Amino acid sequence: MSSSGPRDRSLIERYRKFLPVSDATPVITLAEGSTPLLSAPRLGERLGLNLFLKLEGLNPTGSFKDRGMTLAVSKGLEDGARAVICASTGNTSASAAAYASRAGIRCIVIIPEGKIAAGKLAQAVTHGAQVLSVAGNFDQALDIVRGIVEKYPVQLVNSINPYRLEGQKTGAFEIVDSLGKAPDFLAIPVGNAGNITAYWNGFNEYLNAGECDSVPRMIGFQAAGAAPLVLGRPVKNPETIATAIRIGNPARGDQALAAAGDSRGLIDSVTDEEIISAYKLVASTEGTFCEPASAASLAGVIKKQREGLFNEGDTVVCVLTGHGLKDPDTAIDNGAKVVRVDADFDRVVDTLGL
Ligand code: AN7
Repeated sequence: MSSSGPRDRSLIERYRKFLPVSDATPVITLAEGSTPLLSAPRLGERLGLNLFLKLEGLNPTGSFKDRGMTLAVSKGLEDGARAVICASTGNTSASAAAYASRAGIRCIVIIPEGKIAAGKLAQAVTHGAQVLSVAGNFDQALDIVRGIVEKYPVQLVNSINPYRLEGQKTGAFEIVDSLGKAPDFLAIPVGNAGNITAYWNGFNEYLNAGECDSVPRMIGFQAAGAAPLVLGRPVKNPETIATAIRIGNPARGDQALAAAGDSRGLIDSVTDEEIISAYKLVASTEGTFCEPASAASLAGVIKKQREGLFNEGDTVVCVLTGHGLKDPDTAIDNGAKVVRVDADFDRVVDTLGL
């Protein structure tokens, strides 16, 4: 049985031969994937790079999580799951809630209190998830969720679930399909470290299938206040304006470090100031509005360019993992001031200085 119509363009149908699905898998899709690989000529020229932005914010729920969630929920349903659960800094919960609603099953979401961007919370509650906020951080929420799935028949859809990575590796496929080759570098934000692991798997799978003849150097970036992989130890009280990656003990940290090591890449950190500066820069020079965590990838590229990592003209892809509309509060707090003026033609013209 397939719930996808001929025009749904599900990610599972597009990359079926690379995915662990069969004719018996019910395909739960929102027409995810096929996101643009946008060239960034103005920023690229400034940095001396052939720079591209992978716009994962254009997925159906506004983040890359949909690639993994279509697989995790479809396979969960195939295995008889009637409920899914996740801990989340926001985007996983929005995606899980949307796919669960599409599948007609229950969704439970555990979030850290007060640290979820408004748009993400709006999505989870509107899709009908049961949302609990705990007075703690993401790592504590994930520990509770791990305990629940051990005892109760609820399907875990955090990226510990291997199907999440299977779906998310298709981001790497699409980049190669668009460029006609692998880029020299893949820059990506790192939180729980699932996505960098998935991309690395995807590039290697495509290499082995003869779809490309090289793999990129993987460069991952954590926020400085939540950088356990850079510090080499868990961070008990992670803090960053990029709440999506406010994670102190990444579930797939070892795999992220292996991806960086095996690809001659690196994992580094960027400060909140660097994140916000890159966030505003990409919005004001390339018309691209991403959320703060996503801008960590570009902030990292800017930092590494300064430090001399790249050769002139290298092809670099920044994965912009989530849409800027997810976090309107950060945008408004950091954007240009809105000027109040009377509803009077002359006053408006005067104020504009025209
Ligand atoms: C926009 O939603 O962990 O390194 O619970 O939302 O695979 O964790 C989100 C993570 C990057 C980091 N960019 O990816 C969650 C969650 C955005 C994100 C990441 C997240 P991973």
